[in-house]
Amino acid sequence: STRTDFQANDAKWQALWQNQSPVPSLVKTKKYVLPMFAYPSGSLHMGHLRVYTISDVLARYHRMKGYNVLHPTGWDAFGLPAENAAIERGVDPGEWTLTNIDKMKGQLKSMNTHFDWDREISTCSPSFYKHTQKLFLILYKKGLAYQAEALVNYDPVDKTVLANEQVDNNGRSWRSGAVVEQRMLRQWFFRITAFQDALLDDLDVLAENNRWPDRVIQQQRHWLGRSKGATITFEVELSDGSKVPVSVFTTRPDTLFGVTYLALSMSHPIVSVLAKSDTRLGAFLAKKANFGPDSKEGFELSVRAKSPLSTDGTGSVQQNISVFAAPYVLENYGEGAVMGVPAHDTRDFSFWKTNKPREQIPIVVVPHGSEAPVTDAKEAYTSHGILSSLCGPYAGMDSQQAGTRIVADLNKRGLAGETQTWRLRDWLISRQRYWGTPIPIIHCESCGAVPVPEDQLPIELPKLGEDLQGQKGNPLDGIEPFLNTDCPSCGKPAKRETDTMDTFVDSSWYYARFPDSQNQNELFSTDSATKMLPVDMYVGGVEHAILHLLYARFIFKFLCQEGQVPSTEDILSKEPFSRLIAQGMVHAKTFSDPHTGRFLKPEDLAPQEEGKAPRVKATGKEANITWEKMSKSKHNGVDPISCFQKYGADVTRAHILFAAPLSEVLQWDEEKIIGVQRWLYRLSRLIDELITLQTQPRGSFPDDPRDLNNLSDVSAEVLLLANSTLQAVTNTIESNIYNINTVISDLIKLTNAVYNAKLDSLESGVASDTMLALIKLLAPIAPAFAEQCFEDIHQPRSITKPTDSIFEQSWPEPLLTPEEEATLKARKTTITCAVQVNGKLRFTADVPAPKLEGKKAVKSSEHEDAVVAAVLSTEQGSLWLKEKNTWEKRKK
Ligand code: ANZ
Ligand code: ZN
Repeated sequence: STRTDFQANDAKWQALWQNQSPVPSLVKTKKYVLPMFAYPSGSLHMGHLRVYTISDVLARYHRMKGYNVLHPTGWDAFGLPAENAAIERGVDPGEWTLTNIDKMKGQLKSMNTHFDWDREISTCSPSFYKHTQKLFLILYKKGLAYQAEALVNYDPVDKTVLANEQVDNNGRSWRSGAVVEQRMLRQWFFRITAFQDALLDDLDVLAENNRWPDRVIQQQRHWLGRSKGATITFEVELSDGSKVPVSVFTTRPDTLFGVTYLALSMSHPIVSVLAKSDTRLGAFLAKKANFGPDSKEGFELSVRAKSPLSTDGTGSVQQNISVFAAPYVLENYGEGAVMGVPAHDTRDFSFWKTNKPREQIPIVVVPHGSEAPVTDAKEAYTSHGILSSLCGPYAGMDSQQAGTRIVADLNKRGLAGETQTWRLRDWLISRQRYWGTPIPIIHCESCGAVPVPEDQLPIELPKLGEDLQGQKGNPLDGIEPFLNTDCPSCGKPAKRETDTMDTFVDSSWYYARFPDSQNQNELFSTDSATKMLPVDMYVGGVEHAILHLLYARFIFKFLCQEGQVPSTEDILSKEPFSRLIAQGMVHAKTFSDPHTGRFLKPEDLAPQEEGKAPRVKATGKEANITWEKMSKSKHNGVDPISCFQKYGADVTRAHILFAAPLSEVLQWDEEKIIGVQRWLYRLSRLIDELITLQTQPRGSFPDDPRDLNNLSDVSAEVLLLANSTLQAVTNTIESNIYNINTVISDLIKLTNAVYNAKLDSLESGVASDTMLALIKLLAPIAPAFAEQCFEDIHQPRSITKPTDSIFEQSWPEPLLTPEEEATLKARKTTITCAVQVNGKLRFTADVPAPKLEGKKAVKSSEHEDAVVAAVLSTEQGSLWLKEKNTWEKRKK
């Protein structure tokens, strides 16, 4: 048998699965299990391995449960690395990508996964991006794709525009790490803001029953960033005496009495006007790129502002308000202007301290624990409270009430209104790069932007005649045959759009394509969508998933609205991923020099002595060991393929699942793989024993494990454990997937219990039922190993055709009914007791089992008496302990 020659066994079954035609499902219920598709970088990494192992376990489990399982995958194949490879090494991006896909697909198969490869898609193939272009046109026709001049984030290294979400908190590009510049450019956008309410509200349903992890829900809420508040209008007097209104957005209208200054964004119209005649201001604005998002810098303008609060003498109203231009005020949030309340806002407080350190203007604390005004706060008081006596008609009201009243009163004079502000901006989807889906638009001098007629799709990427090596900017701009075309509307010469789409557009709809991946005419048929959407289980890492998930939710909702995806009242039918299973990262053991902190390469370490700490070769000092994200710079990468080669795919898979709860960081420790390997060896030995047992059935034992009355005690115990293990494993996969590591430990426990009980001391029915259940439970995790066990134990008895796959068998049903289980548990009334007489072991006797509390026996004098009585009643007992009365006497 190839069973424990894991690598050979993997290869055998991979070949057999290849030719296995899917079994028509008996249960009609569909189960769509999807791992986030990979970027074809060239090789699978450990993170991929974790995702694909989990999704494969789920797919195989549900297949055995009789569901109609869809388990496809594909390639997120557009994007910069391919283009950069082209620029750096002169290779064709398409060829580079296809070679990588080929290699990674082989690696995926080598990890014993079972995918619906006939549905494979690659976003860079014209048969796929034809439909991405179609999606663009549907959005365009609905007014949801538009072009606009916008101040955009420009990455000077990758030479392309980035979405806001692709710029980190330090103003750097998520990809290249370059400091992003602001440039005014004409760009394409998708109007995701039209769906912001649904995108936010429907999160509530995803949050129920842990359908989506909390963390992801919160991050989505944050991206959407709805805040409810008010717009309040101040009056600014310019130097020529003219008065202009300036509106601010605030979430705290109750703090209006505390306004100490106004701050305007660097591109606020008033700032722009003033800069024309103020060179110092102009110089300040020119430094804009140097200011980070937390900058406290400010430039006090030559104008003053007036509060909209009436000045009828009630309350203390600041009327000569300083106005600043300040980089901390976002240009495209709210009104691009802030009412500064140092007393109640931490940022305003430190801004004021930085810019007016000597100013004597008291900080007026408005809402506070009491009505008494506080005028010398040491820090901002950010909670709500009671408005102080300085607040005129609002004194004594609580924040909530006062805010509502202030806005209502100002509203009567047209100076305030309740508003909502969102952090979410429309999605900037155009990229000035070659390797992406071309935007299907033609620019005509007389007609403007004209959509490419559907029958001309796909607009294919032209082959790059000259190689890209060393090229800067968008190569499409220089390819004349691509660029020049005729206007579909008036027929005159026109130019093609050369921007391509953000790769997040590809992944915003790819999951909907799999159920109908060969469809040439539409993105997918509504029929396929009705049958297979939404995705039931979406498996992937959350690190990069926030944007992808938001965009996918948006596009799915749009497709629902268009009727392309039939949906019902049920919110879940309007969400693309009913469940999101988010796995943690894989970290690797990392060595560093204790003195320099430098990360060490494997060859920088001295050869490690058995059981000793690793040492730095050069100094002989013990190396520091930490667990870090795998990366080239830390020299800690582990190649999954080398693990398959060393241990086989099944062992590696089981190890991955066992090593950590699913959502937690997995510390990849190769030494621990051995334990898993040893477990499968032991299991294999049990299979050998089972086969022997089956060929020489032991007549004295009943074959039927359900003949419970004639079952030996060991058999009863094994059967009980097998039954409870089966239930625990099923329950974990069904409703506690994040603890899938416990499935492995449960299976190890059962294996050890059978091993310790000795298989040939069990009734053969119990032995075979237990072992069969065990390998079926193992099948989704270690598929090739389980297949081989299954084949081997069935040959001698030929219960089924030996070639039958274990995955065509159904998931094991409980081995015992609840009544049978109760009977067996109750039957365990005796235990074996070793009896010593005068310090020597003389004999053993069956005695009543003690009552159990958990796993502990409960001590009681009744039980003690019963044990003594049972011992004395045996033949040996009466022989050794004749003077039974002595015992009773001594007790009294
Ligand atoms: C006065 C105030 C007093 C504020 C107070 C807060 C606390 P969220 O909740 O994130 O929406 N703000 C308004 N527009 C801004 C812009 N363009 N750039 C930077 N900050 C801006 O934040 C809303 C608050 O952020 C607003 O409420 C405003 O400061 C500030 F005790 O107004 B608040
Ligand atoms: Zn035209």
